Parts: sequence; structure tokens; C-alpha cells
Amino acid sequence: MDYKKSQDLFVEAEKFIPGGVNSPVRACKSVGCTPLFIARAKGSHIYDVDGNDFLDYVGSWGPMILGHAHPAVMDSVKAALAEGTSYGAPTEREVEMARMIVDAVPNIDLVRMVNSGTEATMSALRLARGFTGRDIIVKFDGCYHGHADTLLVQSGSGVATLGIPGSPGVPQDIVKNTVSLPYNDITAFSDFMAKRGDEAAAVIVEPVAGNMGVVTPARGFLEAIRKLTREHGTLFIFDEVITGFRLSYGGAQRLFNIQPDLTCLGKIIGGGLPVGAYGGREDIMRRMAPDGDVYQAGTLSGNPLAMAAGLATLKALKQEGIYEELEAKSARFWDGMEDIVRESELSLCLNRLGSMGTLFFTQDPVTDFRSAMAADRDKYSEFYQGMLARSIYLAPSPFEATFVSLAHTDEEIDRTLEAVRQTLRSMV
Ligand code: KE4
Repeated sequence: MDYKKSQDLFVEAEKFIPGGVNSPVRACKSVGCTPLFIARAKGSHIYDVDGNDFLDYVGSWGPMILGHAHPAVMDSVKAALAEGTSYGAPTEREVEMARMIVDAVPNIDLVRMVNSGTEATMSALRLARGFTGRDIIVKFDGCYHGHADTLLVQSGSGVATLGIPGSPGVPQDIVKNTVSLPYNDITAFSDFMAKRGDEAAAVIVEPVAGNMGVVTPARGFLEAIRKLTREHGTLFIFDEVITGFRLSYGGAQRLFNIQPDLTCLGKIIGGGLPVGAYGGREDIMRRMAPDGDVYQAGTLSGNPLAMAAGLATLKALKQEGIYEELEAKSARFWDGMEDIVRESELSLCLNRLGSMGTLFFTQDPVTDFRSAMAADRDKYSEFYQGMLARSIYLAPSPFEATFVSLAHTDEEIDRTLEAVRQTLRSMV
């Protein structure tokens, strides 16, 4: 394949943009590649500036559950565009979006729109600290909740990909209030809460981790957090920026029947446009200004174009049978992957829930950040390059999720599985 235009663009980009990219994980450093510059995308396909056509399993890191350039989304954004781009004033679409989220997500009574997942988690944590009057935040190693100062501790996603130690640029005074514990370690969490639970404002978790690669919650892990946070008056925050509207129309909390106090959303609810949201119990959310005294704001919060894209996406996902259809496609893909893993001579571990999953190059189960970090990254890099050469576009990091979308056809899934089979065989 010819990547000449991407390579030339990357040289140009590096003159003006740190690392040549506007988000570090896009730089493809960890997989030894020059990033592809994308020209357009449609359905399950993404096309680079050199005209190469790939089957896309990144889906813009999660938003594109319907596939790219879905007609309903495009029409909705075009209609909004005809009326302008931003007013800095409330609009009907924001009311409709809030109503859809409240109706869909079991534990959201009130919701506030922001412009990214980072803003959502940052705001939810500020609210938790304001509501409880406490300072300590608990997160879990390998989870990534965006790049807010208080959360850049033992983070996954791009931080893990680039092996960035700690959180340079974040004062120790801030980081000292963030405790990061091993994911899925109920004993470590219980021990912490026994000692300092009454100082903890909030515990934030990815209910299904997607940023150390996909790691599913151990039996009882989320339930233990819910029980102990309730006992200590600590708020429980579900970061559903990835899992919201992906694992079900009500997210992971509906799937697992767990009741978080606050929930963070992003990605899918914006249909590919900049968006985030946080919401939860009415008594907590009413503390947000202007009702209350905890402050958060945003020039473009609830932007009409992002609302139009998000509304069209949620309306499509609300249709009867849509998640069964996504599960059928996902099962075809992941069951096929399971077969290949069983046949392969390589040490492989496959984690998957619903349409999200990750293939790790290790013989050991991957149940937390330590075991994810122990997987062979050089092998993942070789796998990534082999799949790219076979026109399959995967996340350029082993610490991300692979996403099946509603646009992937059975033929394309089968073609992808054959590419996996050939690539793994070439690695033996
Ligand atoms: P954003 O600020 O990137 O919109 O969302 C931050 C965030 C919060 N919570 C979870 C669970 C997330 O996964 C994310 C962002 N996800 C990464 C990829 N896993 C975004 C990709 C990137 O950083 O370029």
C-alpha cells in the first residue's frame, strides 16, 4: 500500500502540532507506524488520503456505533446547520437530548451537557467533592477518565501507550488527593475504605474498562464498591463515556443492575461531534450552578450540531432489536476470534463484552492493569501492522478497545477474521 500523502502530511503536521497530532494516541508511536491521515469514512469503511480503503474497528474510539456518515445523522446535522452553528443560549434540542438520556439511563434524574468526556468526569468529581465536602478521589489503575489534573494517575489509554510516568505538570498537591487502586481487587478496595472511606468524596470506575484494553469487572467487584461507598457516604461514579449506549441503551448500569450516584457519558451521545455529559441523583445534581453553588460552564455545551448528531444516533439506537442486531454481529466477530485464538500457537488472551473487546498477546488472563501491561506489546505492534497491510484498521495501541459497529456486514466480519488468521499465522 502507498502511504506517501499521509507521510508527507505527517512531516508538515509535525511543524505546527506537537507530535503531529491533536491527541497523542493517534500518533501510532507504539505500533511503529506513521499515522494515516483520513480523507473520509462511510459505514464500516475509512479511507486515507492515499485512497486506501480500510475496514474500521476504531470507530473514532467509540462514537461511531452506527458506522460512519449514517444518513440519519448526516441529515440531522445538515438540518441543524441550516439554522446556524451556535447561539450560546438554550435550545429545544438540548431539552430533547436531556429527556432521552434521563429516560434511557436508569440512575440519571438530571443531566448537564459538556463538550468532552474529560469535562464530564472533571465536573462530576468537582460536584462529588462539593456535595460531600471531602477531597479524596479513588480511581483504578489502568482506567482512563480523560486528562483532568486530578485523574492523570496510573491512567490507561494514551498515557499507558506512551509509558508516561505519573503526571508531569500536575502539582503534587492535587495528585495527593487521588488514590489509584488495582482494578478488580475487592480486598485492596475494602482495605482502603476501612481506613479512609470517610475521607473519600467519590470512587470513579469504568464499569467495563476499555483503556487498558478491555477488562471486564470481576464478579462482585462493582457490587462491593456500591456497598462500601454507600456505607461511607462516598459517591459512586460510573464513567460510561465508552460503555454508555454501547453495552445497552441504558449502558453498563442497566446491564449490571448497579446504581451509581453519578454517570459520565460521551462519544456515542454526540454521534461523532464534540460532546460529554454528566448526570445522576437529583439531590446531587441540584448542587450545580445556577441551582446550586458548584460551578461548571461551557461556551459550546449543548451545541446544536452536536445535539443534532447525538439525537439522531440515540433515536437509531432506540429502535426495537438494534442491540440484538449489534450483538449478533459482535458474536460473529468475537466467537470467530475465539476460534482463531484456540487454533493459534501464539499465547493469546481475548477479552470481550458486547461489541467491545481486545486481543492481548499473553497466555495469562488479563484482569487488571498489571496483567495488561505484561502482555507482549511488540507482538501487538506486529499484529497491528499485519492487519493494516490486509486493510483492517485497528486501534494503534494494545491499551484500547476494538469496536464492532452496526455497519459491519457478515462478509466484512468474515474477511476480517481471515485477515486475523493470516496475520497471526505469519507471526508464528
Ligand atoms: P474525551 O475527553 O477524550 O472526550 O473523553 C475522555 C474519556 C473519559 N472516559 C473514558 C472511559 C474514555 O475512554 C475517555 C477517552 N477515550 C480515549 C480512547 N480510549 C480517547 C481517545 C484519545 O484520547 O484520543
